[in-house]
Amino acid sequence: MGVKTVAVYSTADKDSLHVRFADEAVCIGAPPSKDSYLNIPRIIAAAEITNADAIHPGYGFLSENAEFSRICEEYNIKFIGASPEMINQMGDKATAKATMEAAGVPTIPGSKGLLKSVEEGLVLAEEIGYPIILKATAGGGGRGMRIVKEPAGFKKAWDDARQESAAAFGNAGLYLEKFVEEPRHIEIQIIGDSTGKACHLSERDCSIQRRHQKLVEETPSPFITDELREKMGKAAIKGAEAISYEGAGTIEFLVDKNRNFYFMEMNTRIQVEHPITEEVTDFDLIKEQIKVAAGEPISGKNYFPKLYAMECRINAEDPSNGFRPSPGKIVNLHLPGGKGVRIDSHVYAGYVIPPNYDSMIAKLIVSAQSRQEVIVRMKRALAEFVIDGIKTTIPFHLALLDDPEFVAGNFTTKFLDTFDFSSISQEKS
Ligand code: MV4
Repeated sequence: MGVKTVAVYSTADKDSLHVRFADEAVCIGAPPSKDSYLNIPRIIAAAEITNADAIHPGYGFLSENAEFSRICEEYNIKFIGASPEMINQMGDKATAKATMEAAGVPTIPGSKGLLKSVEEGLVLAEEIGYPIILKATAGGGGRGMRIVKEPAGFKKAWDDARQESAAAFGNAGLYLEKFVEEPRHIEIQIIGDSTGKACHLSERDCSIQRRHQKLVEETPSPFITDELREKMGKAAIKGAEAISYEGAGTIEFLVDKNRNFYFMEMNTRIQVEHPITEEVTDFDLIKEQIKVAAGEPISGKNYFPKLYAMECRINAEDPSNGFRPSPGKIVNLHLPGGKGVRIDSHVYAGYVIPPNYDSMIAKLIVSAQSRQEVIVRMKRALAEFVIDGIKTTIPFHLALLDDPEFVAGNFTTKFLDTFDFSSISQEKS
């Protein structure tokens, strides 16, 4: 697009590639996030001294922070993300659910908004039928969530969930839902413009997660039929247009074994796994985010997968040791390449992975004409990927891609609960 860039960085990231490759770079502080990447005054100051027109917040840190979005507005810097009101509305999960339900998007049977008391919860759970799940309205990522299998366990689950959400989010509010057994996590990518029009870019299957951390994502989902894709896409657009959503966003759904789908949450940011959608639709999501932020309208059509794509998250973690972080120096690096192989990364040979932040060091994204070919190409790329000096999730991915059930597309969010991680070795064949 020819747009000049300014990178901000903490002292821990002074040797990161985004710093080298940006047109300008501004150090905003010390390694602890609160002193740098979460420090709003310092980021605004960096934008002001470099005369930046806009801030792209990426997918962590302040990307869904209503206060930051508001302050950008106040300082006349375009925040390439959601408005403060939208972040607040979708960030409160009970409000988000009520909003989507009112818009006609299917939701999981449960409480109308927050539960007022344990007694109200017990009566409702009896009506809906066990198992049920209690969820923190301020939650996400599984925190402040409790599954309740029978009335006897309700009171303790209620107390524990309230306690946990009060401590983690400063908000003890809970809502209740029927518990969906062995669901798939399917999300629909959407983008809306300033006229209130939205389009969808089909789904990503994110069911392969461990402790609410996604490890592999793919599109199209092996579980989703053309008919269901059409229906879920329409529902996602209905939800996005009901709130006049502007920018890129994701509507997360749970899909049960009978292929019923239910709204779960909305993410008001670009996500880690967005490249697989780019590879199968030929739609540059970041470019379109910037265009929408500049006031341009979207084309209005929807995008369906023309290829198959999968992303393996390469983390500096030891999969045979509980995915324990493995920071340190990358002493040797070889990146695979060739047709249908994309790597998004900030690392290079000699780079020292700091212990301060997320352990994801690369995304390996493979695309091909069929899911089978994606798997073969991904195994080849993983085998050629050399990262010496640290432990990585590469051996886990190789083991997963040899699992007959995964290869057959038979998996739910429970898949990794029973996966054997013990025999995974960093030594390759
Ligand atoms: C659920 C559920 C089953 N039934 N809600 C997990 C994180 C949060 N975003 C919502 N989550 C779930 N909500 C009902 N009514 C199961 C999960 C869940 C899950 C969802 C997606 C991906 C992985 C998961 C792992 C465990 C539980």
